[in-house]
Order: sequence, then C-alpha cells, then structure tokens
Amino acid sequence: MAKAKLDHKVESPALIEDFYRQMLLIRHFEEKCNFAYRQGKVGGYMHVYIGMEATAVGINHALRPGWDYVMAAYRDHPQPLLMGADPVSVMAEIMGRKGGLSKGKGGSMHIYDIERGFFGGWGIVGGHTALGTGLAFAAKYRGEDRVTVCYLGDGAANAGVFFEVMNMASLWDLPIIYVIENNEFAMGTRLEYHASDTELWKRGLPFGIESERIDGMDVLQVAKDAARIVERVRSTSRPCVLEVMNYRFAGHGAADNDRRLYRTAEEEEAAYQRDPLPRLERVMLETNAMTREKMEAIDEEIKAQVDKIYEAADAIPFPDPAEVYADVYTDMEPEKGH
Ligand SMILES: Cc1ncc(C[n+]2csc(CCOP(=O)(O)OP(=O)(O)O)c2C)c(N)n1
Ligand SMILES: [Mg+2]
Repeated sequence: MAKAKLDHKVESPALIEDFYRQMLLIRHFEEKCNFAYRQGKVGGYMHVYIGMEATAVGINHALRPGWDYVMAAYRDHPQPLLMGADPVSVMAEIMGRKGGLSKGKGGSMHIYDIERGFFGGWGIVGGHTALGTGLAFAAKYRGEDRVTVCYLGDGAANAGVFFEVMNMASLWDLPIIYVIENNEFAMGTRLEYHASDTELWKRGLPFGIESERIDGMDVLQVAKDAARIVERVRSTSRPCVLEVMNYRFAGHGAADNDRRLYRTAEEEEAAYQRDPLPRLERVMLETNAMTREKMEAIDEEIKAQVDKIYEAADAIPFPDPAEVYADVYTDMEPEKGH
C-alpha cells in the first residue's frame, strides 16, 4: 500500500483519502481472515483488528518508513500491511503458506518483517514489552535516532514485566512509545474487572514518563497526536506511555463465538457508533473532501483487491515438511541431533 508522505497537515484531501484506504484495507483484510478461518484455512489462534483501525493507521503515519521500529502483540495483521509489506505475504502467513512473511511457520500471531522494521507478532501477553524495550535500547546504544512503537493491550498493561521495563526506559532515556490499546477487554474480562485503576495512561507517571490518553477512533486526531509525540520522543530520547481508547468490535479471537457472555448487544451498538470508518466518512462529506459515490467506489475497489490477495495466498503451497526446522533455531541443524 502506498504510504502517504510525511506531511502532517492532515487536512489535505489526499492524505485523508490515504487514511480512508488504509483503514478500509485493514477492515476488509480482517474480514477476509475471518472468512478464511471459517473455511478451515487458518491453523491456530487468530485475532483481528476490526474496529481499532484508526489507531494503527494514525500512529503509522507518524513513523519514518524503513527506519523506526514497531512491535505488537498477537493482533498483528495491520502493522505489516501499513509498513509496506506485500499483503499476499501477510495473508499467506496467516494461512500457513510458504510465501508467508515467516515462511508459513509463524501463523497469525507471529508475523515479522524485519526489513521494514516490524518485529512481530508475540503471544505472551506483556512479555513482548521487554523485547520492544530492547529494540529501543539497541537503537540508542548504536546512536541511531529510531523511535520504537510497542503496542500492548489493556490486559497486558497489568503484566509485571511492563512495570520493570517502564522503569528501565525512563532510567536509560529510551526512545520508546508504549501504545496501550485500551479496547476495554482482555479476552472476556472487561477493564473494570482487571485494572485497579482504569486510567491506564497513569501507569507511566510513577516512572517520570510523559503519559497521556487519546481517542483512538478518530484517525485524524490519532495522526496529529502521534506526530507530536513521535517528534518529541525522537528529539528528547524520552519514553512515552500513550493510552489509546478504542474498542474491539469482534470477539477476542476468531474462536470467540459467544461475546454475549461478557457484553451486551446494546453496549456493542453504542461502540459501533464510534466506528472510525463512518466517522471519517462524515468528516469527508462535511468538508467536501470526498463524495459518497467515490467512497463507495473505493470500498468496492479495496474489497476486490482483498479478494485477489486471498486467492493469491490460497494458491501458494504449504511449506515442505522437510524444512520444518529450517529458520526456526539460529544455531541448530536437524542433522546435528536436534
Ligand atoms: C502471559 C500470558 N498470560 C495469559 C495469556 C492468555 N491471553 C491471551 S490474550 C489475553 C488477553 C490480553 O488482553 P489485552 O492485553 O487487552 O489485548 P487484546 O486482546 O484486547 O488486544 C490473555 C489473558 C497469554 N497469552 N499470555
Ligand atoms: Mg484489550
């Protein structure tokens, strides 16, 4: 996907269109992933990003392509798409095919694109914040002005390791942004049941880290805030805790078929009113940035593009079983007895 150039005047109609296309690509891509899962074409766990698109799109826009680092937990399909990976290689990974970004051996939760600065794709809740902090440490140690964005969930914000690494990041002035995506749920446990203080942005304060909370459903606002924060982190080499308020429209993972056990239809309906896509559409209509006809045409175009991505990925074979150990361990080879 073409990435908009680093022009932070988000009022520009071309940039708004780019944001719209990026959010639509993620939405349709994720819907197609759900379809693939139901067809039995996805092994293991899979978690989609439907409803949360504005967060990754707005934050990605503030980053320097091919330079800054990004790390995510297991809700990791949107980041490589936004960072310029071939979408077929993302879909192929999710479907366990040879042409996948992790050669079909990682699956949905373990997608990496190191060349573009995307470091996964991790399933241990909260554990990856230590790895993300290591990336920021490495950049600083090498004297590079890279910013690391480490996404984590509201549930992950309770993990002990997160408190340890916030301490290190502040102590060592690491250029990292911990983006806490508060989608109000950790699996089937709502925020109020798992967090003693539901204002998660405050997690950074005891460590002297600049911390704030923003609306994650408004892509233009996220882009503006992210631009300001990334710039600050890059120039000061000080960490940031950024709580982004969004909502997980789908179940926790593709196998979560019973959301009514933990949330009501009314609550979901209220959340859908905050949907970042219609929200941007309203802005575009009000400002005459785009007509309804053009929006519909773009929507059709992206749906067709995603159909092709799926078909192309589905045509790729599975990895050769003889290569099961290849690229899995760095120093071990099967013939040497492992
Ligand atoms: C250390 C650890 N504990 C428990 C789990 C099981 N688990 C998987 S996802 C999840 C919830 C995480 O919620 P959150 O951090 O809010 O992320 P979200 O799914 O909302 O993006 C849990 C408890 C795990 N994967 N790792
Ligand atoms: Mg959550």
